[in-house]
Amino acid sequence: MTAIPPLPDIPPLPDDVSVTSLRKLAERLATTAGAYVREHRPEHVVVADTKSSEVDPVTAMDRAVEELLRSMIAAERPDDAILGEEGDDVAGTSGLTWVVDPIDGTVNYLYGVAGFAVSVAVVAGPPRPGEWTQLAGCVHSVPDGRTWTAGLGEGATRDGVPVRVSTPASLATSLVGTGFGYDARRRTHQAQVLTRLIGHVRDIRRLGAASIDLCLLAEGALDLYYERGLNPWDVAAGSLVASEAGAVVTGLHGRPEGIDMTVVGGPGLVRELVALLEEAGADGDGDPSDRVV
Ligand code: LIP
Repeated sequence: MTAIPPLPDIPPLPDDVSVTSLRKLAERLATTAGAYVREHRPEHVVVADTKSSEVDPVTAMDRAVEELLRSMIAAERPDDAILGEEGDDVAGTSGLTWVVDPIDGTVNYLYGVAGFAVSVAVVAGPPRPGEWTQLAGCVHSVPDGRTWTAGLGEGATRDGVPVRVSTPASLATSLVGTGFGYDARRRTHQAQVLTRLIGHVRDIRRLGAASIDLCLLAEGALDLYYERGLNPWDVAAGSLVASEAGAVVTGLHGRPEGIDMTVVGGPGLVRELVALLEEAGADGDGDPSDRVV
């Protein structure tokens, strides 16, 4: 008989919400914002500004969509906090924080390449991976409308159909997703880490949006995923979809996932991938003093 997984520890919620109602709201927010992106894409998307480097763009659409999300959240959940990629943090009094990425995969959006999503999640506690309790989330793929949602203890779905992680026979037959940072030195080291890894796996996919990578892993379209440098808004919804689909989400050296490293996959193979990444110094940027051990 299949063992019944332990029920998740759901923290006390405000009286007017449940995981299910938060999940429905996250989906409505993400799909409404996604429709706005589709309907208002300019003929020529231009870079409005850059952030951490000259290749870390922000577009007018990033800003407009985050403003739309913030206004909808303020209307629906005025006492909740908001943490977004493009704007100032908004404090709250409810203990809940909405963690939003208006366009995850901004470079793909800028170039007109498929692979960008609106990511909306709501967490309890500190809005930081490894410290938060993710309650509900939605990743809405803008180009094709695929919509993944998850609620704590409720499982995960794509377009309403339950999804489950893959169970590959070995690391050598696993398809692994990853990504690279906006800093050239970090990217160079990430490429060096990749050369240490690629002979041990089936192949690599670099799709350009962590939230979609995580949802593809949740439905078995990727077997494993790792990336260094992800922000809370990149992973808040997608890592809940993945974990509710049976994935383990972790960091290296016994640490929880975080900006140093996020490793995700079925329970059987994550440990093997973690060991290879630790050996390759994947949670550093190539300078021995960077390594987190
Ligand atoms: C992106 C991440 C992706 C990473 C990109 C970029 P953004 O987020 O989702 O995994 O590889 O470099 O950071 O900047 O498009 O919101």
